[in-house]
Amino acid sequence: MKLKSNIKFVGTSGNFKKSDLIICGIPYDITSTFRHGSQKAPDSIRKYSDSIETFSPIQEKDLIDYNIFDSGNIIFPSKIPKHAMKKIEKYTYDFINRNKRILYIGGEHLITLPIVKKYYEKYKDLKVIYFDAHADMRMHYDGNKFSHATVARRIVEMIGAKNIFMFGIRSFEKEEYNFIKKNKIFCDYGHSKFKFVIEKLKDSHVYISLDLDVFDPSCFPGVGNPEAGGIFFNDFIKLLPYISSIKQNIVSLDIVELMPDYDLSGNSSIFAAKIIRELILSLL
Ligand SMILES: [Mn+2]
Repeated sequence: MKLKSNIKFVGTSGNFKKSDLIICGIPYDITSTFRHGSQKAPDSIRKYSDSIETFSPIQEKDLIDYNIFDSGNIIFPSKIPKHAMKKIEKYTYDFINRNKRILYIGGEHLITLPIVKKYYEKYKDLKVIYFDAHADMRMHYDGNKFSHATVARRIVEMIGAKNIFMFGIRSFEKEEYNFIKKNKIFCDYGHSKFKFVIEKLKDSHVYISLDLDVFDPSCFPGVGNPEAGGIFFNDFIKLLPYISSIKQNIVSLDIVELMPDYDLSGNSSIFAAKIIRELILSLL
């Protein structure tokens, strides 16, 4: 396993073997179209995580009371999507074999596809909770089958239309919109049906993918494709008890699409770090 990063997420320590949860950075951003920069996200989040406390007053838990291991970043000698996805699959497979739960930090949203592929090979009942501003349901994008804008479509082809649950989606191309309607894919404009969905997933293995552009650009401007009308930090925090209620079922999760350079104040990176702290603690 070759991973690399000189900075670690606040409150992480210990070693791989003893860890309750592992952080893995996936600094890959090639297929983004409008603008780039999410390859800088894992280390930016780590750096800015130093400004937050390890203790969560919301959950009354502290990161330092658990063994959380920050494994660094996957290195991509070849940026070609096909090669990069194989590499991500290899690491995911290894983590699964070692029985470890991972919080993957992207990178662009395409990284979710090889990860979900490996979990689906292991857990045939896998359900995916997908937070995003955009539907990501295009058949092709710019001639590419594999792109940040086609991820959800490829996931649906793999796990089936009834096994994905989308929240915060407020931007569609007409064909994506019709595809979602026609296939009766669960797609919530906000998050009002989150509790209802979680109750349905009590007996399944669940993977969570969080595209940070689900948040409103007024509180989270550091993304490639900002989309007005999103959720806020306090909205997301209210979902944590539900996530926690099925924590045994959650196989792993990812956080993608932060572009630190589009928010030079650092606020978006700090916001992402706080979301990560809360998500990790909700699973432990
Ligand atoms: Mn996305």
